[in-house]
Amino acid sequence: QKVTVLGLGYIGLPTAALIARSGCKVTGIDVSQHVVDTVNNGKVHIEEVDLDGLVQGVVSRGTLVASTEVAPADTFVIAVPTPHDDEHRPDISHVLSAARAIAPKLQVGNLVILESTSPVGTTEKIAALLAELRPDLKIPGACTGAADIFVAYCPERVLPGRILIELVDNDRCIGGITPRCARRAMTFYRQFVRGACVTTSARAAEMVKLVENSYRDVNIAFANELSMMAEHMGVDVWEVIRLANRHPRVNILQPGPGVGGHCIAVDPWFLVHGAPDHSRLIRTAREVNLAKTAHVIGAAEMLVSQHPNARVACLGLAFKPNIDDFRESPAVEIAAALARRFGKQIEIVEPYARGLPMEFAGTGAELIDLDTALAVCDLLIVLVDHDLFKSIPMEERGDKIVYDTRGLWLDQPNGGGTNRLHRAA
Ligand code: SAJ
Repeated sequence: QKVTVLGLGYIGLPTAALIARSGCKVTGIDVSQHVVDTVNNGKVHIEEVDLDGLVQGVVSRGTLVASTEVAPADTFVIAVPTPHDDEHRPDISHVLSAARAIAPKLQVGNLVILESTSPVGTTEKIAALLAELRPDLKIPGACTGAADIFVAYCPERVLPGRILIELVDNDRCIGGITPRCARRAMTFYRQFVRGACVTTSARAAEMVKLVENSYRDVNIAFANELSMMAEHMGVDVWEVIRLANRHPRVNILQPGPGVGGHCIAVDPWFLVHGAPDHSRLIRTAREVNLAKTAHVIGAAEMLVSQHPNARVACLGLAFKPNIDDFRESPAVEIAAALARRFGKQIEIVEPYARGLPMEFAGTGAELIDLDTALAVCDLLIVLVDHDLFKSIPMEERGDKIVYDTRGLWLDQPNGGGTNRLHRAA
């Protein structure tokens, strides 16, 4: 069986490699010649646990080949980005370009699957576009009787750092333009998925993906709102959450400096734009999480300006612990805002970075290692709960002023007059 995966990014490349390992002949398509060359050399351009070995294996066996040109295949999997504009409106142009590239190659019996996170109705738009470009084929949703091809939506729900495990073990929700399309796509996924494959409509599957990430965003917003309230009321939010979570039906998430990454902070907007008059809670949750980042910037700026002679270390830039992904990270936004205002007074500690991101250009802030920071800095601002930071013993930080946005060191004594700020997320 021949499979073409369009988009060799964080989802597309691992997916292409796994399908290749299951015995299919896979062509991975990317618009970037650099990405194509890297993969054809058996290398990877993204960091993901165990991905390098897998790609090297399937490329050397010849079951995965990368190209910039789409060729005929049995199944086409679209895994291209769906970014959003400044008003958070979803941009599905890459998805539609992928469909345009597939259209001339389509043959009777082919399966087209969209995996990119997409606004509800996108799979139907793909089917309509294919129907327009290929009037010689009977396209599902646009024809009566049995269609010539199959079109389905199957969202990706893997967690960065666990992608290869979760691609195989997670349940898959498979939405067809018609029930026949869903069944056909299920047969495809069963080749390499161990989790349950559940079928539904394309629209429902699109909404499922957006709902999952919105659910998490709303719950994190609840924790972040509590943290700002608790700070205002002089209460330790971590203690409140720990105690409330002893209730058998309460499970509050952890506050932090805001929500980062390219999924949870983005996907809720796709729902909000799909139903603007019916999405008050989801929109407000997004606003609360954005406001939390602004709140931390304000509080940290005040703390630093109260200590003009202190050397300040911002601990962490990643959008979540123990990864090297700095995209849409609130930690970057906060540390860069401090660096822009206070310049050389600010040092950055990020064990997963090789250099500082461009947000820090011209600020004078420098990347230093943790031991140096602990030796020379008087004020610590915790932005990421990396294991490395968790393990810093009290003797090495007890005499410092600490603003801990992650609740990392609940044993931290009050220091330097920052009673209100220390531990306050
Ligand atoms: N965060 C908190 N408090 C918490 C949990 C998370 O502030 O209690 C923050 C993190 O620090 C981070 C952000 O939320 O900045 C997002 O991290 P995450 O670990 O919750 O999620 P992602 O973005 O790495 O992956 C999510 C996952 N979705 C869900 O858990 C519902 C993943 O399964 C999806 O596949 C992925 O989005 C995606 O690609 O959509």
